[in-house]
Amino acid sequence: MNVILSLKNFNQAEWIDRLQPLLPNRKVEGWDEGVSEPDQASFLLAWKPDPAVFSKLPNLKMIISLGAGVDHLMSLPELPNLPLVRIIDPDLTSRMTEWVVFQTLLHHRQHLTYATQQKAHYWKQHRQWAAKDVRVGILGLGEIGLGAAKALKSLGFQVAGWSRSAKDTAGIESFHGQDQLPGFLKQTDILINLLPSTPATHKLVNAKTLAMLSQSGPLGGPVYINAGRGASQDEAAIDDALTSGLLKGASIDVFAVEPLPETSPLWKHENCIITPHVAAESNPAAISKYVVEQIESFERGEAMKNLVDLEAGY
Ligand code: NDP
Ligand code: OXD
Repeated sequence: MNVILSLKNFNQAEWIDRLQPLLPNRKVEGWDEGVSEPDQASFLLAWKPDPAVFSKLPNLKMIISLGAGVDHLMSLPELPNLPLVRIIDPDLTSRMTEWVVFQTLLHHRQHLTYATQQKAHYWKQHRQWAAKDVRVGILGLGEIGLGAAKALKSLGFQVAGWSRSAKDTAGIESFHGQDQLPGFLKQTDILINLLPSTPATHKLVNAKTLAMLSQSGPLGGPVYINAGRGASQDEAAIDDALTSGLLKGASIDVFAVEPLPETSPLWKHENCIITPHVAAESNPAAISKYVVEQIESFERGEAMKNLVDLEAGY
């Protein structure tokens, strides 16, 4: 019945401090510090866990990904066939929405141009179009994609989304499946990638799909924004598209290899904003209660919420 954390690049001490008082009858322990009773470990809270954890904790009953994404687990051959749940939380969704809206507005309001002008002490006004004239297309209309879609819609942008299954959300045009991808891309001025990393999304944003984006929008060329996962983009194709002008600009938070290697050509593009996978953190103050509810609900034998579909990989 104990809870073990195996976390990389997380403030593990803060998670333990938050969780232990909420779970007074269990031990909440960090894997790296040593587990006192391996046979009693039922729940694993994981972010890029040590793969050895699975063979050393033989009685695990459930795994909770402390992020929305589960590719850090799905890629492990050692992953046991146990219920796997992930984070769906308004705090996480709203942090992601902030990043997506901020990046969209930076490109829409021509901020890179004005920042360059400021460095040169150069005063020049450029024509500004309205949000209603810009077509935003969101790859992945799940929890986070839908949150971002609604926020962008409320600012006046035309918003469409692409997902595996069809959606019916007022004011947001839905495209789904491979067959509808070209039609979706052709009517997109700002492409926002919020897809999970799965075999089916691998390098989905590539030279061919980028070439399908609309070249007739008010920004003077399409813009690419990604806070989903780096594995779903072909970074060489993005570099080429930024070099050739096929892409007007980009904002990217996630990369195939993180940290983004110093040798990546993406660093050099002045019209490509790079952030180091910070679009949204899983915040222990906001999310601990959710984790405790998941554990307690599992032990009451209730149907689990936010279970990962192990076959689809997200
Ligand atoms: P969801 O599972 O709720 O949504 C995923 C969406 O992608 C769904 O709409 C799904 O379609 C769609 N999708 C998946 N596979 C395909 C496919 N092959 N073709 C078309 N559509 C597909 O995930 P979340 O919205 O909660 O999170 C999305 C991702 O955001 C996470 O997986 C994670 O990688 C990333 N993330 C990044 C963070 C950061 O800091 N940069 C922080 C948090 C999350 P359908 O609806 O039909 O199932
Ligand atoms: C997540 C992330 O998946 O932070 O939650 O990337």
